[in-house]
Amino acid sequence: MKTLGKYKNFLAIEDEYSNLQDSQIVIVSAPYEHSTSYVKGASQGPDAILKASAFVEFYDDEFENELCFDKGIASIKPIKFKKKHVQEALELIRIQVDGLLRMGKFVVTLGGEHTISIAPIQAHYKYYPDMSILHFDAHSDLRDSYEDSKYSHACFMARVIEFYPPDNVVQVGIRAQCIEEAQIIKEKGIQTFYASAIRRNLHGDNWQKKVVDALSDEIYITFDVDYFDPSVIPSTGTPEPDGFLYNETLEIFREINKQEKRIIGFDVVELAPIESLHHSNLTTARLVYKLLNYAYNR
Ligand SMILES: [Mn+2]
Repeated sequence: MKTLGKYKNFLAIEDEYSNLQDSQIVIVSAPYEHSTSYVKGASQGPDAILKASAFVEFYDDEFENELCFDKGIASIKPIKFKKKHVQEALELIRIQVDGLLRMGKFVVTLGGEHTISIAPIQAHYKYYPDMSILHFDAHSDLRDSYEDSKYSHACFMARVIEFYPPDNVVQVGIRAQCIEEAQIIKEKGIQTFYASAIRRNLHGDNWQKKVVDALSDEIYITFDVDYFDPSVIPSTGTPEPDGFLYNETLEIFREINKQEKRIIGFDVVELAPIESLHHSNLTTARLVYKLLNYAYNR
């Protein structure tokens, strides 16, 4: 596995802090896109996040440290998919993430459309059999198939619950789904925090605590950026109104640490960059670094 150099890697840091051997954290880029249904561009996501990350500050005032220099963050060269079939593409990603987990690394996977998350979830589940999945999204992605594909981004969670226990999945921010998805959630016992229920205060004032209460001690996060309100992240294939703000989301991660639970890995997907709306890219890059800060500053 070759790494990206100083001017291309996450946070644009020197080799001393970004070589694979010495870095505890590794960024995997999976720019895969085959099924986007509305607006395309998710294959540009990893590159946009890496480019924007050069403008993210190393220092975090909440934790008063520079995590990147304490732990090291290596960025692997983006996986090349060429015209690979979706299952072959997923296998390429899974093998890379598995190899890094075997080396004891903390792995962050950047997409790409949400389909790619199947691979890092499979890889992490092998090493962390008790992990919960914390799924941020406007969509529940539980359709059995969509536009003739079982591996559409709209079906990603339906594929995950074929090998992973559905009652250990916690979804947050859902606000667009079909009736069959709503039924699957009820039948399979998926713990879904709908946006409308949060806004109607059905989970109480501290809904973030209720989300974390539902999780086991080890947490894998799969983060579709369309979970955010389109005013926060407009650059995504299927933006939906009535989403979430950045600061209220951080409260979930603070609550994870308060409850002494642990983030063991994550992926961030579905950023589809729009040139004049570059704040989406920077916000996503900051989210990645902030999540790493919560994972390590416990
Ligand atoms: Mn989505």
